[in-house]
Amino acid sequence: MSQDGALETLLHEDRVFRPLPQMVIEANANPQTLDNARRQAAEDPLAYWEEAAKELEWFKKWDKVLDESDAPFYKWFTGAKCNIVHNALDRHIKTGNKNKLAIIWEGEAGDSRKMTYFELYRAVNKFANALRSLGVQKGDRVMLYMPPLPETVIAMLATAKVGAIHTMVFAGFSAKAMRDRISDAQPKVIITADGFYRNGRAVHLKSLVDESLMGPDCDSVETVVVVHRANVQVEMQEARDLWYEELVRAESSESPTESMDSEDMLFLLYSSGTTGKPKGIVHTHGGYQVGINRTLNWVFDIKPTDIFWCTADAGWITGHSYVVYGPLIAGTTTVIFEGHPLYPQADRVWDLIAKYGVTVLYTAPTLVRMLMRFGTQYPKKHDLSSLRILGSVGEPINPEAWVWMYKNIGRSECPLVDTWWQTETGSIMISPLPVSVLKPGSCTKPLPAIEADVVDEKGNPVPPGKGGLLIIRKPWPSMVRTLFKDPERYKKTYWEKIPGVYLAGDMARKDEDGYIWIQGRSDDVMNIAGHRLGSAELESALVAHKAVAEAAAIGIPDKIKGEVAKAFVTLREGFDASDDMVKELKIHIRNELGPVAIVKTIEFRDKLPKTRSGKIMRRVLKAEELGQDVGDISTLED
Ligand code: 6R9
Repeated sequence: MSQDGALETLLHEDRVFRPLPQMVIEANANPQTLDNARRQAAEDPLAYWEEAAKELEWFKKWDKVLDESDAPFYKWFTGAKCNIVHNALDRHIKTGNKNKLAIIWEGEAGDSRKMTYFELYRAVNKFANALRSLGVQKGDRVMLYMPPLPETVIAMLATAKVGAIHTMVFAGFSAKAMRDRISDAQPKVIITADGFYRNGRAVHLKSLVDESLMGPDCDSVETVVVVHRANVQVEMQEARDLWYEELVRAESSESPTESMDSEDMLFLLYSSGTTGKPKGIVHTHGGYQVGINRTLNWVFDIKPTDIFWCTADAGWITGHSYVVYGPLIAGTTTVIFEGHPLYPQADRVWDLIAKYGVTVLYTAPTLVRMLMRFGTQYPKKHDLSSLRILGSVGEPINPEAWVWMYKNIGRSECPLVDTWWQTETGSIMISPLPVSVLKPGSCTKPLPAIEADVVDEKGNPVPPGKGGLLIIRKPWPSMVRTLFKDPERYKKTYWEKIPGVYLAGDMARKDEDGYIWIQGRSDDVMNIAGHRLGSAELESALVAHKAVAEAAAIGIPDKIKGEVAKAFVTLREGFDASDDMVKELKIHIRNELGPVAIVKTIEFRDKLPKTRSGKIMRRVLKAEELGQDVGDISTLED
């Protein structure tokens, strides 16, 4: 989205929405709790986090809450022993949650599976034993290339249970993207499915794993475990490939949970950065669980009777934190849907809410805008009265979409919490609680102990109303620990541009009330339908095509997806700029990066604007495209 454009629409937004009195009376954290927590955290943030950590079970208590001796490589709850799976699963078996539904899953065709905590516990134990039998040990990487299935949750938990590290690759990524991640993460095992259903079709997955394993640097992979789902033809390679169902059949349904150091790695999740190489974001067992537990209980006000539906795919951080670990730690029921939200028609989301009595719906602006197009005819056909809280994440939500959702889905009663956070932050950072005063389009204020601010390039706070860089001044437990195999890049990207503070990479402004309005990324990262895609990734995919000499990619505003990519391409000698070439390049991009990389237009140019040092000036292309002032072009080549 254009930052200026965003600023303009948002500046005119002055509507305010207040919670119903009943919400405030019953809330896990009411305005008083929040005020007290803010005050306490301002004086002693570590005491605040220590209290939050005490809501969970630890095998051994920490010696120290925060170890800053090697900053910015902060360590949390050092000396403690724990395992996130103990809190997400094991401990529920001894409580009233034992026979409660952990997962409600629905396939695209309408088939459904439900699992209690006890059933999930047993399934995880069986698979944990199977992983051990495959030689998976503490610290090994296990890659998941999985559609939304209960087995996806089982595989994540089983991996963590044995002390291994899961790294999930979104099923919409290409074989090539997976290969890059395999060569970086060096997993011992890959877990996948034969395929899954999306938009009425069976999508193949296993064949993409086969393709990616043909590349170099993939020797680490000893076993590929395949879950039956779509009955599509797969080739099983002997000695390497095993069916999940056969593998777990004879395993015992008890399995010990590995005792981990608080700072042991839990997962690795790749996210787009400003270079072509995705960043391997590292999260750990101890601090991560503290962040998601607190935010789920406060921001989504989880109650024993809730049915929680976060529409994200488990392959993204939102899925890790708020489809899998958060809801399970909270002991609530998490809803997982396999298919496309408009399949077979545009009321699928409303149908699911009504069918399962969903009480909390956490979704993305791009989906809201997509559903809005169909008006209110579909939601009106379904009983949505179970809903009590709505949430948004992934990109700025435009006030129109916010108000539409609030009125037509939330009956002007359900608070819509706009939650800002990132793969790097692990859990929600800036967000209202359901009891807060809401302004559509603003994620309101930082949660307690999160010292977020808007500053200029030197790190000085900017006055209200003025745009600047979003930073966080103090570390927090669920923060990224480092970038896998690249600690230097971690320091440089987040902690050195403005020394000593965490630089989020977003532009924002604060209003007179201290409310924060996110304007979009400040770097060359696009946000397409809530998914991050680096300009550099798209460009390197393009130049990998034989016809392309140079490429520049920018994000341009889109009514539904927030942003889509436009690519400017110069061709090599002997290739013609034609419609066929556009088609060919679009297919090429899809093969390289997968369907997440949505390139709307490809424009051919004789040359691209560059600085004298040879850097492509995407900013100039973007300004031209949007009919804006191109700004300072003194460094332009000619
Ligand atoms: C959780 C997640 C992070 C980037 C972030 C920002 C954008 C996320 C937002 C938001 C405005 C919100 N973003 N939530 N922008 N309002 N409520 O999305 O993680 O995939 O790492 O993306 O998404 O630009 O920097 P991730």
